[in-house]
Amino acid sequence: MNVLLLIDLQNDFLPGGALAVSGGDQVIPIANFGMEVAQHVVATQDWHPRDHGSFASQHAGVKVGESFLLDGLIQTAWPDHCVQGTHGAEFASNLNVTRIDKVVRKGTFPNIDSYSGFFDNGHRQSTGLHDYLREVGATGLSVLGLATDYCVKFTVLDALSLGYPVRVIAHGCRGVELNAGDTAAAIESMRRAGAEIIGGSLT
Ligand code: VGL
Ligand code: ZN
Repeated sequence: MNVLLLIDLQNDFLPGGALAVSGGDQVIPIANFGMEVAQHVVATQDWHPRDHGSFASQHAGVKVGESFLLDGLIQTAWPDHCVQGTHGAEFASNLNVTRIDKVVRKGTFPNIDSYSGFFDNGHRQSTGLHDYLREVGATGLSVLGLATDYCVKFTVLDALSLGYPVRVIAHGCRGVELNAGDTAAAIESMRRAGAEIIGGSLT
């Protein structure tokens, strides 16, 4: 069975949100169409405690976009975003959530970030996504969402190393683009790792 995997389609990643991804709102209709034709749908949700260690606000002298060490791992500092229970953490209001079969939350431990929907950034703990996909008999994944250069990329790379054939719906993804070219480089690294890339990449 093919599973459609929707990555972090949450208000804070849409224009006007705390960690807005340019054009992020444009992928919602593509997600909704994909869900109409998908056999099974899983959505990830970035779900941080209010004092999450990836937030620049938690570290004196660290600015958004800078790198620092968080519990031994290099971490990019982000604005406060996707705080559990807030509007920013909710799925986009025009996302057809009635078609989502399973939600997997990540980034819930304060001292480690989790870009991938499968594991935290240190591969210390799994989110349960792999177990779930095995239970439902997933044989391949189609992936879209936000952001191409972070959570989509690391989810796809983990999925490939776990052995899933992966198709990336590139026109259903947008990148943060902290540095110019990050999105294109992310698409290229997913392709090199074995993902099939379909559709055009729009930044
Ligand atoms: C994401 C940065 C921080 C993402 C989540 O969903 O790509 N990026 N948290
Ligand atoms: Zn996050």
